[in-house]
Amino acid sequence: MYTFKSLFAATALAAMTFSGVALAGDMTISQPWARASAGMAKAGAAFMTLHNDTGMDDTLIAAKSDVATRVELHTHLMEDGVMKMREVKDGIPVKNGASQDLKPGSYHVMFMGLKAPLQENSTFPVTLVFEHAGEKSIVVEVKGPGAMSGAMSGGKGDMAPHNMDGMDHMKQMQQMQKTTMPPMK
Ligand SMILES: [Cu+2]
Repeated sequence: MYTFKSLFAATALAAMTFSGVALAGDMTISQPWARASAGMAKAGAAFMTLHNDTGMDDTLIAAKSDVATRVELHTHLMEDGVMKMREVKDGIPVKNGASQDLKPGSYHVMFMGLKAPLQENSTFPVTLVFEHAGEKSIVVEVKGPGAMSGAMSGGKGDMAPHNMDGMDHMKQMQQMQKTTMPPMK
């Protein structure tokens, strides 16, 4: 009896989870934007807010785009008093019912080896890949080179002054194109 009930519960849960993708809401991506790339810069970053209404915790595990030869998920970490950029190998968590910001100084989608400069006021498509919600296509809007995250900036615990992000990021990228990035610890 116990076995039967467990099996039934598991089956019901699986069915609910499956239909939940359509019925319980969705993974929504709002305000995706990128900063215009300066001059010959070969790297760029995109920012956005993810909101998970799917009914289960999820993880952004990859991103794809034709604008660059490589697209990675990155974050910034304070190491020895210096803000450094690292690839997040385990993806970016998005808890059920919660929002996750990708913003300057924190999580971002990184474009390495841009095929063309990111022009202000242009847009480009990106596909986000979630562990459970699957692939989501978004259109990223390119803002001016000095663009900040607007209303989302200045949140607590944001250790990196936003105005440090642009050029330091680019300098780091130039260095990283010569060396391989050490694994995130
Ligand atoms: Cu980065």
